[in-house]
Amino acid sequence: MKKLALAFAAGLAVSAAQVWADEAAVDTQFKALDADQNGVITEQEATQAPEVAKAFKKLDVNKDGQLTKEEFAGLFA
Ligand SMILES: [Ca+2]
Ligand SMILES: [Ca+2]
Repeated sequence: MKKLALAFAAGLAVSAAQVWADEAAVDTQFKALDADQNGVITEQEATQAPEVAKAFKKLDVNKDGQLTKEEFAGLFA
């Protein structure tokens, strides 16, 4: 039982590090694409990254024509 708890704790630590790395990647790429730095990526700004432009409509969950960082993170999910 104790072994199981330890394995579980180790698993959590690994996934926390993974999440942190992903968040840093999202942040870096989001800022790189947000040309006017207004905190959202428009379809125009997304054309700089073909993989984002291609997924734009799917990522734009609320269909307002721009991606928030939360929506953009869907690309990495
Ligand atoms: Ca922008
Ligand atoms: Ca949106």
